[in-house]
Amino acid sequence: MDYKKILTIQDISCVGQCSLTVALPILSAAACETCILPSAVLSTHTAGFTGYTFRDLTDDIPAVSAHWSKENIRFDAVYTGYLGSTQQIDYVKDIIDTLLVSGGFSAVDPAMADGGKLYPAFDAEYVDAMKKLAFSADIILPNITEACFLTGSEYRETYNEDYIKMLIDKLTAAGARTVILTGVGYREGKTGVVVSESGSYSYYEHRKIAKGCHGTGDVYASAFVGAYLNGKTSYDAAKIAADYTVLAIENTQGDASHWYGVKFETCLADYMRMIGII
Ligand code: PXL
Repeated sequence: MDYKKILTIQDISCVGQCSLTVALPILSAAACETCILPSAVLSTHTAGFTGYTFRDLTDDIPAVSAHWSKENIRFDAVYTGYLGSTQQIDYVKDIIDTLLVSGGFSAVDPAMADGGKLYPAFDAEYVDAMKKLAFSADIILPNITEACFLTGSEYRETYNEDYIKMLIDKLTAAGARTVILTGVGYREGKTGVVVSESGSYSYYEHRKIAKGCHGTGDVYASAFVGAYLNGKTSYDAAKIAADYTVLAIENTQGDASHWYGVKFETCLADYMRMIGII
């Protein structure tokens, strides 16, 4: 089997089942050598917990990447998630430009917003910096809120296919290549994902589980990248990631004490089967 080396750059939320504590196990299950660059260390994630600690690691990044360059370390893919600061986005862009093998790909989850709002740590300056990173990436995985911030579009709770096509067109016009737009639902009880390559449009619809769960964006993006690295097409990787995320949400349903994340670990074997590892 082809053994790929991926670098994922996102924060360590020590507790909360998101970012690196999700990406590392999922990408390892996808049989990829998974290298990490923590953007920040937090005691918990920022969505629902209060009083969390936050150690920004921006200043460490240039020396880390210089060391990797000197050691001639290169990556088949770079996948970024929640980043710690605006300055860091520029460093990350530089890492993608210098440490990706030729023929490798970059995947950017512009993890900065949901439900029509930016996450607490972010502002308009961060959004502008994220636009540069997202529109230079091979693949972006925004939710609808993030697509609105990236394109300066009005966020809508209810919408139709024309609205979603408008978002895709604006993302493509701004430079996006492959867009995996998550959380797109047109009917009661359903949600889904739009896959667009250079403006094309295909849609995978699946069940929507009533309870909105935190961390599912990270589970989804990690599972997508792992499947894609295993040779799946964008559409198939998007479908597998959706089916796996639904399983993880189902695993968590009914456990009110587990409000902060999803139990993605107990269905990792299903994910491995979906991508053909086992
Ligand atoms: O799941 C995205 C995410 C990652 N990391 C941190 C977060 C969030 C979402 O709120 O707060 C620290």
